[in-house]
Amino acid sequence: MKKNDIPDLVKRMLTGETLAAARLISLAENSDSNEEIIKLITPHVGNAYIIGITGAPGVGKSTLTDKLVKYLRLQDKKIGVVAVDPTSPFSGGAILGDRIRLQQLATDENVFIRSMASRGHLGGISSATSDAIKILDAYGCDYIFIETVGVGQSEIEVVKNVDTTLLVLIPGMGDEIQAIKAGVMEIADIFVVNKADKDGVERTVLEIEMLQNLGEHKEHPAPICQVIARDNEGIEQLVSAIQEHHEFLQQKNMFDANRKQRLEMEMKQIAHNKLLQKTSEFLQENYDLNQLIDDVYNKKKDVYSVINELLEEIVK
Ligand SMILES: Nc1nc2c(ncn2[C@@H]2O[C@H](COP(=O)(O)OP(=O)(O)OP(=O)(O)O)[C@@H](O)[C@H]2O)c(=O)[nH]1
Ligand SMILES: [Mg+2]
Repeated sequence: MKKNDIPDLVKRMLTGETLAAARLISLAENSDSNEEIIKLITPHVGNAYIIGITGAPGVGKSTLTDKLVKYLRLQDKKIGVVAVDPTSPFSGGAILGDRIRLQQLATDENVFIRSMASRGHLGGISSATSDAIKILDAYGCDYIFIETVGVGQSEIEVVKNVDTTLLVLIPGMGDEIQAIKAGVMEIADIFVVNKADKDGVERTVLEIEMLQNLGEHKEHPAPICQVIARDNEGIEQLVSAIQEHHEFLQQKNMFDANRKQRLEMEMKQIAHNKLLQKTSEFLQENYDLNQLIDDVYNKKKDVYSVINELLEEIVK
């Protein structure tokens, strides 16, 4: 048997073989075999509930994930965790940190943990995460957690792949709350104020409430959960808040609608990437790019005419 025989790996993964799932995620991440993988697993996806955990560096996202996973394991759920690491694949520092913190879970065969570098993906980290989510879903995970540091746009893109987004904050973040409010506050389905053992919790909660009052009034304002992840406090309430959000989405017929909306974005993104690739290939094969540039530079043609002609050729 070939090592990278994808249909065989998919079969083995569907029977619950962890190594096959791991191999498939690596293949999807590092080669264009993701298309074949996704094709084969698509009939088996759609059962996992996907939770995004985002927030500034060090607010306790991994500690929180660890506690949430342990709580759900008591209910015998199968869990996948994807930690998207913003550091360069060469430093590896934070990846190692996450591995150590989540080490205890690593011996549990019903918990699958994976770190993924946020750089170096052809189609972007968002599509790489999306593929990993699908694989873990087909693998049979009931819950999939995506941990991402909420700093850059691409990390925010990642949480667009999820059903419920937790935005983790900590006491004493006043200025930071102000700074992140643009663009980031809206993505929160649940605010988690972690490190509630520290001073200033009430103030942080108040600041979040104030921002919620400033923004557009949502029918279902995101609840604010106070937790001490380190000490396993407030985890049960947080799980309840996640379940309530799930129920709310279903009641409002938003659960499927949101997933379809994400699918639309994903399809557009893939089409965009493929068109871009096809266009540059076409250009390489059929045109003398330097000649085209010279033509425009020497004012024989204008840029729009050149590109429109090119596009007409491609459409043919
Ligand atoms: N005081 C206190 N410390 C906590 C709590 N939860 C986590 N920590 C500590 O905060 C530090 C950072 O925790 P992590 O879970 O690694 O935070 P993170 O957000 O995953 O960090 P990055 O992945 O590096 O962005 C660790 O030293 C934790 O022990 C808490 O509830 N209270
Ligand atoms: Mg972490």
